[in-house]
Amino acid sequence: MNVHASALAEAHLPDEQTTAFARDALDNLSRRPKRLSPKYFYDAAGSELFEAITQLPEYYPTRTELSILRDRGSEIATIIPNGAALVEFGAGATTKVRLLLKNCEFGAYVPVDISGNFLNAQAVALRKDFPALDVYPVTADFTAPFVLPDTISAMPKVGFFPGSTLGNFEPDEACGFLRSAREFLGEGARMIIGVDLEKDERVLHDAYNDSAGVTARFNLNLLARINRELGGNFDTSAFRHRAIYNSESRRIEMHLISTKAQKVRVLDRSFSFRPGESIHTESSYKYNLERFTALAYRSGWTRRESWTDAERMFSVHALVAG
Ligand code: AVI
Repeated sequence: MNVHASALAEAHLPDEQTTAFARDALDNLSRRPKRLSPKYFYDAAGSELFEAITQLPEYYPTRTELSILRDRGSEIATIIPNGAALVEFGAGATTKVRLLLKNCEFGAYVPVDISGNFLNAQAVALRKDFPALDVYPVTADFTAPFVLPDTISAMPKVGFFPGSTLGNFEPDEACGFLRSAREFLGEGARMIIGVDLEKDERVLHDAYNDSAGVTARFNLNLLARINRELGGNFDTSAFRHRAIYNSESRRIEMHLISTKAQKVRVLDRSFSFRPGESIHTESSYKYNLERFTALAYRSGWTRRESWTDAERMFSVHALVAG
């Protein structure tokens, strides 16, 4: 056992997911500028904080996307082939998918998420409310290759990727994800995808700097998670949340800023921070219709239909393969 492996064993979680987290965290904290991947925000504490974010008055995306799915449900249903299998990438709370299930005749629902326990609990509740629907949860990281259940192999496939999670990918990663989803879902596939839109910078700023400080706690939980799972010793009170809109890149950037010169240990490695030094934890890209259409096209999809709310805050699109 090398030093790294023994430190990980001491942290009590030497499973596959923790090993990947350890590898990514050590690698990303060694970069200049330092960074951490937003996919690690979502442990149990982080998922709870994210749920709280979605209820904040300043955080418009969730309620706006829900209103579009609710108001346009019957139009969305017209582009869904009857008996299709709905594959949700990164399934969280079921509120959004329920709106699709209510309006469309799906043959099966396949939620895919890394958090198996949560996924299975949600599947039980859905089976109760939609007894005719076959639900096949798949525990997997949807950004890596995974296998769909054999039982849905003959059904047409519809991908569902709500919440503007696409915005958390760098543009080339977004293109890579859409392209592999297109290949994975096969000929004749459809995709229903939620995408956040460019807008007044003040509105964007407030959505990621809420007055109750929930987004700050969500961001700082990443350091607390490293302490819990990787035996880190971050002093979370010595970092502060910073979210800014980068208008050139058209993205919100979240950072954790070191408030002083300090050294932090993670597993067997030590990292030095200068006062004011940042860890870039998340980018949240905002699109307009033209740039999203071009991205979809480059990735093998044609935009069939788009829906927005009256203030054009958020968009939902129906894509067709090819
Ligand atoms: C999940 N994702 C689309 C959220 C976003 O808006 O980029 C994550 C988030 N970060 C801070 N607040 C919400």
